Amino acid sequence: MPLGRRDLLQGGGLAVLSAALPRFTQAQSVDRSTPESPQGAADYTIRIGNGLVELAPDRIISTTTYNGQFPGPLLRFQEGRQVVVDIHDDTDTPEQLHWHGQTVPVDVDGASEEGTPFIPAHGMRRIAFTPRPSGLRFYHTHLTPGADLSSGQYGGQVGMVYIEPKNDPGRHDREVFLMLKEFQPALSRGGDMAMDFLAPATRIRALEEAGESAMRASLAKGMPHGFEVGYSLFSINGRMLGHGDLIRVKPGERVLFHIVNGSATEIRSLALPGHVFEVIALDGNPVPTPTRIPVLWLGTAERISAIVEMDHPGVWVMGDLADDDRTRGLGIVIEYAGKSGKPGWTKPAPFKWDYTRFGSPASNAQAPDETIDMTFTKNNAANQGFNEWRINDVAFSMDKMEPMFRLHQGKRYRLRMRNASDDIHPVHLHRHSFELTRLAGKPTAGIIKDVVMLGGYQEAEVDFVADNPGRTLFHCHQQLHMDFGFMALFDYA
Ligand SMILES: [Cu+2]
Repeated sequence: MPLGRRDLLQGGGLAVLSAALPRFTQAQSVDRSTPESPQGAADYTIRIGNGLVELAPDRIISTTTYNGQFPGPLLRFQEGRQVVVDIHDDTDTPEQLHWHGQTVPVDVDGASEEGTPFIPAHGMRRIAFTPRPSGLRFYHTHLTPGADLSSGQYGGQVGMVYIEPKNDPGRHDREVFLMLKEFQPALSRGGDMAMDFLAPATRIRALEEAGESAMRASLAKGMPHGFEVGYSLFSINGRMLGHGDLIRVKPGERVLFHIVNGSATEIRSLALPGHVFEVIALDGNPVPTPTRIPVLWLGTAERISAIVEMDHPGVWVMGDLADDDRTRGLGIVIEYAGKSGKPGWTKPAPFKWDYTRFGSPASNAQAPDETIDMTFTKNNAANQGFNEWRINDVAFSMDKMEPMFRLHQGKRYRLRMRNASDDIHPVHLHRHSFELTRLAGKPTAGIIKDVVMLGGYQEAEVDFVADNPGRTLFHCHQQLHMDFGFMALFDYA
């Protein structure tokens, strides 16, 4: 809920202040399940607690944050150098902090489904791990908010991680980190998200028929469309367009943008009028074929690292293509030295997002040892008005967390994913990275990611090597999908 300054002074201000006071004497709740926990001071301390996010002077949100700020602090790690992190939970709710995109053990990963211990309410956990792989990662809460839109990743628990590579080619003049995030969520019936931006657009007839007939049957029974989530406030780096710091640039400068989609549910686009993005990494991993393109698209939890050569002097809005979202905050102003005035925006020409343009020839792809088939289905409005999601006809249940798939260490697996719904699913695998090998019928190789958008009624294939033993969570990163069934566990035999 947004608070004006007035409300803040009169109302919740005191409560917020006291929640922000440091807490001591938590020794009784320190987690001691990690026997190798080093002694002494931690390298990093993260406190989960109440905080205020000033999106704009008259738009102040009270929500759960990391260290009282949004986004959480940018954590810069060195690839391969162990870090000790103390995570304090100053809230009344046990928490999970997930190290998204890192190859860490179950004990550290931050997913209770895998068995990571909770950070106790008003307690703390000390974890130690070796950051890897290098590149742009992030951290976020991994609770299951379900219908409670004040909880989990709908709030402010998102921060960036940058793992410095051992060798950095450094072809840029400077780095700018951008966190894309919405606030003030509300339930709606039916969404308005862009669905037609993925290429190739090839759909599988059988999936479409199955999905459409299930939907027709549900509506014929008088069911409404399942709930979706919409937002009224949008931000980059916690500020609405026009209220954040300007990005001041000089002609000829090469700026490396590290962009994270920190949304709980939304797919985002980004353009900078008159400029192109040279995409050099996806989900933090260098791509085989860096490519210059005019528009970026990011599913929930996806990251893009792209260099922009500043060669079009002026004052510009870098923002989302959706007018509603951009005008309600999803943008940031780029100002060239010596230029001033109202920032300009021009909608770019239609542009399709095709992962394979960043890949290498598909002939480079390695054959898998085994293929795992997965079909994703939607059961319209079946769970208290929410769509229920199933993987191979099973909706994940927190009560019965049985692994669905067994892995053998060292083997290479191919996930052949089939989407029998019209929604786009940004699917994510924990504690492993995967290689894209086929998207909507188009083969590719060499693109390493941990989230990939699977289009409506499309197929995709990704390969991964089982090289990090322990329970491993696979799920759609769209919070509503994940919370209402779209998860499965792998375990090592
Ligand atoms: Cu999904």
